[in-house]
Amino acid sequence: MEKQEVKVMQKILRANERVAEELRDEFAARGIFFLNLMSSPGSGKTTLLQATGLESDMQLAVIEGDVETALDAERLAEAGIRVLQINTGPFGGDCHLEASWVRDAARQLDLDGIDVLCVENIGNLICPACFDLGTHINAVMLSVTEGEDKPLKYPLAFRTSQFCIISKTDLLPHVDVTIERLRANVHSVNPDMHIIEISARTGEGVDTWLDWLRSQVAAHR
Ligand SMILES: Nc1nc2c(ncn2[C@@H]2O[C@H](COP(=O)(O)OP(=O)(O)O)[C@@H](O)[C@H]2O)c(=O)[nH]1
Ligand SMILES: [Mg+2]
Repeated sequence: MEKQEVKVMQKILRANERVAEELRDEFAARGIFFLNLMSSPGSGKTTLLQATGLESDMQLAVIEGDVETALDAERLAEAGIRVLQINTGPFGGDCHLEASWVRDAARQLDLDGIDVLCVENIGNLICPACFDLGTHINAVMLSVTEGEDKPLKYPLAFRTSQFCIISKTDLLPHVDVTIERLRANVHSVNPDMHIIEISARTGEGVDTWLDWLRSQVAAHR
């Protein structure tokens, strides 16, 4: 019984990997930078994407993953971002997105003139890290209110990402967290991680994020 379950999981993961590779090649050929943004719920993913839509000259499209509601998609659409919402609730409430769902969503989006296609993954640090979506870069966001230990407790999300955004730095005076310790914990599970710090509230660090995004757009054009 247990053996059979493992086989099914491997089959799902292998099928996912095939679609992921197709997507990675497709968006590379189209000159679109394809990004996967993962984090715990509430760390500030949608807020940063809203700011990106409002403050940058880059053309952004987002595939939005949530169990229920189109609340985030509505926020992003208001910021002028082309967005398609995936809800997993009607299909069992999965806590991650798979490459085939992302492919189907991308087919429904007008990607003409788009510089960045971003997946805002379903909020948690566990399941999304197990499914390659074919993105060129995985980014993980970690807000200072989550505590210093989360990279140690949920290492896979940090091991499978190349870019880490420490968010809500305006709240540092109110929590027992230091940026140095957070950075050290991220680097202890992934020594190569590129880390930036932002506060969407004060705007501090948002330029650094936009510069990084622009450099990725140029590299993938
Ligand atoms: N203080 C502070 N709050 C923030 C910041 N970024 C986002 N928030 C708030 O955090 C909450 C969750 O943000 P949201 O973008 O929905 O997180 P998501 O679930 O990761 O998409 C909202 O109430 C935001 O206003 C920030 O930089 N500083
Ligand atoms: Mg969100």
